[in-house]
Amino acid sequence: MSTIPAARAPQADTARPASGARAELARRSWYYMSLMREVEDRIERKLYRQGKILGGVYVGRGQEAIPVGSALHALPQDVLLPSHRDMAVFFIRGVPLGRIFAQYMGRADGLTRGRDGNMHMGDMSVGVVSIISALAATVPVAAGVAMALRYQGKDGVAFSYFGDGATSRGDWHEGVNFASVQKLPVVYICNNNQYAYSTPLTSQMACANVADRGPAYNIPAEIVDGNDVLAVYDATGRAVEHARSGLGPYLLECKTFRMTGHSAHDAAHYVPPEMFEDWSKRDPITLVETRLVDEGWAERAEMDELRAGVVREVDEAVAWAEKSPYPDPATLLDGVYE
Ligand SMILES: Cc1ncc(C[n+]2csc(CCOP(=O)(O)OP(=O)(O)O)c2C)c(N)n1
Ligand SMILES: [Mg+2]
Repeated sequence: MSTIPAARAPQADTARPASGARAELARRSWYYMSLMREVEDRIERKLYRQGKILGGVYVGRGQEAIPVGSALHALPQDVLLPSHRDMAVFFIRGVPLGRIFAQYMGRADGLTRGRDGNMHMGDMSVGVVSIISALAATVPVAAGVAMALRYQGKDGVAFSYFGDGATSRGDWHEGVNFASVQKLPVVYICNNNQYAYSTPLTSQMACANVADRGPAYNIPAEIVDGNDVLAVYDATGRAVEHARSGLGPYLLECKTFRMTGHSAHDAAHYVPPEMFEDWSKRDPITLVETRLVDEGWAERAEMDELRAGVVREVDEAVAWAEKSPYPDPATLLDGVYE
């Protein structure tokens, strides 16, 4: 297969009258969130329904501000451990869109070379650790990553992503405790979307906030508006500065809502409909778009053009991935443990 370029992030445009660091950040955030929405819509609402993707499909609809606002802080030496609603982490690290579609369609050019037709993927060449299916198992791994970075004399930070439900698992507590005792450079990013599959928050933890778990491990914890990408960006900045300067881990609880069922095969009948209605008024992409226009950082017409560009980019990536072959059965045992 020919090589395919990484996501086309807009570059700083110094000719724009209203451009400044904040405007450029908002534009970049809008782009990555819109790309994640379009890629996941294509996966869940088209390719999956066409039978081109098999198995479970999980998306981060309405939660895009969390991976975007946080991962935009990552430096090349940092290592990210995304969870199943953090697709944008891959784009921000430069993984080509075509490879993501090839992954989901089980093709040889997918990140797992056709071994997994799902989101259990990573790419250590760009510092992204593969998603681990067992909830919270990634949290002790993040501590190990941070310890390795320190041992190697790098000033990298581990970005550890998980949901609210994961924080009730034993591995979560063990991993966070160890990282705190060792003062490891880990930033914990919790997507609190108020459900763990069909279990609402109140049936799964006795404290009001995930952030309330921070003091037990003597680490700073912040509650963040998880639908405001600039708020997530600012909070992550504080967390990364803390971790990188040797002060140890930092916990961010990003409050948001899962605007879908748990997965493509779950209609979420157990969620009160008014919750969807209320949260639809706080769509993170619409919020930043309104901000862009209100601040004079972008024109409406320009946003429409940019959106069309995102759709074109995704069309090209899907077409590229559909040309990728299925893996050669003779390679079945390559890359696995004996
Ligand atoms: C140890 C373990 N138990 C159960 C599951 C099945 N499972 C996958 S995701 C999920 C819900 C996770 O909830 P949360 O951590 O809040 O993340 P969310 O899906 O809401 O983003 C469950 C129960 C699993 N993957 N691992
Ligand atoms: Mg959850």
